[in-house]
Amino acid sequence: MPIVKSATSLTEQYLQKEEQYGAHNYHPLPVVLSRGEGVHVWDVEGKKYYDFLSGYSAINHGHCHPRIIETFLEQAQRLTLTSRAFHNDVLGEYAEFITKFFGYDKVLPMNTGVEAVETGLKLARRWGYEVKGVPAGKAKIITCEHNFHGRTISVISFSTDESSKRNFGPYTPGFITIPYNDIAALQAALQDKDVVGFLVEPIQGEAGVVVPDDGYISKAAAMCKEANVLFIADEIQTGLARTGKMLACDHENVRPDIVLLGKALSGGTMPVSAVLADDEIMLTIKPGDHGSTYGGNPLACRVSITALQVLVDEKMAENAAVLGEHFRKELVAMNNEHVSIVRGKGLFNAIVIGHPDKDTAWNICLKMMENGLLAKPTHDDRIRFAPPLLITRPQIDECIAIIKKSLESF
Ligand code: IF1
Repeated sequence: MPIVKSATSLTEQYLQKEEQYGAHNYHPLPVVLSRGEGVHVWDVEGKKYYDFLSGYSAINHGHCHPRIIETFLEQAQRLTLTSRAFHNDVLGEYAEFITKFFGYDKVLPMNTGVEAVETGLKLARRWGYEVKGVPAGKAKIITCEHNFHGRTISVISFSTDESSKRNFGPYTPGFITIPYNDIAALQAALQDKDVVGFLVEPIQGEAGVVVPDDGYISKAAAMCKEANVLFIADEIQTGLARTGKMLACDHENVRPDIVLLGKALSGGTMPVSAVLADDEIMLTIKPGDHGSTYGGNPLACRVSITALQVLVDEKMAENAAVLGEHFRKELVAMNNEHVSIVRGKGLFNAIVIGHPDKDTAWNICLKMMENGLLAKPTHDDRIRFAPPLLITRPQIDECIAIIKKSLESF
């Protein structure tokens, strides 16, 4: 009879269960979270952390924002889903709210980010055939190297990331890949008369917060207009105040032809995405052509209205701009030997670890975790820093101290 009971910690018990019964499609940090409030999360052992991932920017409003949760609970007790076979009494109000908020004629509501991307691609093709006059089956869409737009078969078809693509073929045709932040390459690709759209992230997230040159987005948008090609902005991660403006395209006063939103649109409570466009584009989709069971459900619509309103009421874009500037300045001032690059906009930032050992970024994240801050490496050598946008100056200073201490222990 064993005298000593299993020595496995509570955390290890959760990890083991996931490992045994869940698909192995992720490699998370070894922390199990059970509660969140504002900029903080707590693990099952009761340890408190700053959240510097923010659910990949779905938690811009902070965890469990009281106004968003109140709206959620109130609507959840009234009506959650009707499908689009019937009308519900919130969709119209939401559609009016979000279209006026961003200045577009129409919205098409979906759920996940990648569904918004797929919808944008479908709209561009429809518009290409029915408005631009591209010959049937010939439409092409330009995308960028190192993009991340989601994980459906069509969207990974134009990924340049080996692990996202490998052995998932055959792939969807009709996409052209050009380098990001390369105006000449875009100019050349736009010569093709069958091009209907240019899909781009205003700042590349998965690539490690790659900020293009000033003027890239505005030049690209102007060239698309000239070529009669739709400029499609994937603002799923960069939008909703993350970079210090409501949309990242606002930094260059660009109004995309199609805007894709997701993630923080629900304040991190459920998958809610949206596609915004004007009538010339949106009305090419007719009843029965496209949709989704949950898209436009009254719970999502009600929660999104509050989530957008909270961004404005709590001046989250302004806070992201000011504290982001401060954060990058302090990171640069650390002058740490392991940090080769500091980059970002607003509270969407990353450091590149210039260290020959490719586990260093991961180990730094483990050290920061120990010191009470959660962030995740990407591409072995980059660490993203994207806290909730309601973080305060004293809090971000405490976080800077944690990052400094963690980096200095290497
Ligand atoms: C994963 C990264 C972030 C996105 C943009 C569309 C989508 C995403 C610009 C799709 C999703 C995610 C999903 C998550 C990891 C992640 C990510 F590391 F891959 F790059 F955020 F930084 N467009 N981004 O960033 O949205 O369908 O997931 O709702 O897939 O592991 P979704």
